[in-house]
Amino acid sequence: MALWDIDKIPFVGKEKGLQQGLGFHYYDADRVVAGKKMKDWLRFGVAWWHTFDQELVDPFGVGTAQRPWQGKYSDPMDEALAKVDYAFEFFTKLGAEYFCFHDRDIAPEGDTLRETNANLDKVVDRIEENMKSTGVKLLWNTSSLFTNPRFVAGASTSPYADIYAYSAGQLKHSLEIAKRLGAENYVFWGGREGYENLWNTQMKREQEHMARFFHMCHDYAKEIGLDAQFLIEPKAKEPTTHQYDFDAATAIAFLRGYDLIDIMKLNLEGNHANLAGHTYQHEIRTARDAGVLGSLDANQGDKLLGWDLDEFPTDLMETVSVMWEVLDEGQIGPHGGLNFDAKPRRSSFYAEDLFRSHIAGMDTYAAGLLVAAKLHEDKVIENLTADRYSSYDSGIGATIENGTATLATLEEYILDKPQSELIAATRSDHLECVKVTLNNYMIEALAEA
Ligand code: XLS
Ligand code: NI
Ligand code: NI
Repeated sequence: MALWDIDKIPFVGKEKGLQQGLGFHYYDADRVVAGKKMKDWLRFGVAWWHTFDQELVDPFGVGTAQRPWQGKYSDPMDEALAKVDYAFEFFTKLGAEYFCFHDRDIAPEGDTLRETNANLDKVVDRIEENMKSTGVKLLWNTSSLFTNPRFVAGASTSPYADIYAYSAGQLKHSLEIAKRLGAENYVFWGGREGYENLWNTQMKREQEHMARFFHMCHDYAKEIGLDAQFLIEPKAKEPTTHQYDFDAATAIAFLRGYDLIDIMKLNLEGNHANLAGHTYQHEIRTARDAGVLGSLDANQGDKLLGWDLDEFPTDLMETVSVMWEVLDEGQIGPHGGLNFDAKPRRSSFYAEDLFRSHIAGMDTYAAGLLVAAKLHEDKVIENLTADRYSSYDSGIGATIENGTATLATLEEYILDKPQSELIAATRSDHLECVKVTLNNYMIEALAEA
């Protein structure tokens, strides 16, 4: 018997008009775009915490979410186990091939870590069975080292050694689960790894503890033969005032500084990019340039509200920019995917809205892929930037790039050039035309799709 009162989501293309509903207009899983199937470019994942745990609360109101399992189970373990079946039917009906979870999303805590692990293992058994029968895979799992009050002052950066030890024990079991379920990646989001106030914080000491923690995790992964790619997920603030993994550049500096750059890559999130004062594209480019693009948390923020709202991605320009970077890279990351770290708005409270919101996000990314592929095919951005930097391809520019130039050779070259020649060496970017070209490609690529 079906658990969700909904049919498998079909691809309807344009047959049913343009009104978005319970069908895909652009996401056609097996359609080949730029040499790969759409589903292989996008590798969509569903986030357990938002989709199956989130009750759509906000600071002023209780949850509005209506979910099919509500009120059916008095024992939280029974509910946790039942939710596994709901989850896998959801993935299958939606056509998402991956999922992601925190340890604490899937099972209730006991009093000791041992009891908590026992609860967890029972639910993991059920997940394992469902993975086998459906073929749905684990994009990544992670550990919630931020929800329980024990983590009030952080986990691996907690000033309290017992909490550090607890975090290590918790992580150990989480890595064992990753191994068991064949996780492609393992994510570390430093939920409370940062500070609320610098006056009571030994920042360097905390960061050394955090680095030590990552090394211990890596050592243990090696010991148990876990080959999931380790990923750090940067976020500027929230819940702490300052998070140590502020943005991609800060995380990269940390990884380099503590000899972690060869063992960890980045999981980047759209809304987190905005919290750091960046675009999503900026964060992705920064990671690409450093060779550490790992995976993506697909969501978006709101220009008018400055917090981590985790909206489903519906901004086409943004998904075009993300997919352009991905096409240029050739993949999201060695094992990366697009995990919907997103929740429907509090006013989208029906169970069905979980499907609708994922479909919206998947279609916006599929459309973004189509537009980016057309931009790539016509080499729009490649030609524009090749031309802009062409003065480095030969002459004085080439001597700068090949390392033969010195301050003296450059001085000699430039010393007597008049201002008029210097101004003539620069060109207008006519950026307005560039932006409208992107608009035109969106309109055209989607008209043809
Ligand atoms: C919170 C983070 C979190 C991570 C996983 O802002 O995005 O959901 O993705 O811990
Ligand atoms: Ni995230
Ligand atoms: Ni987030």
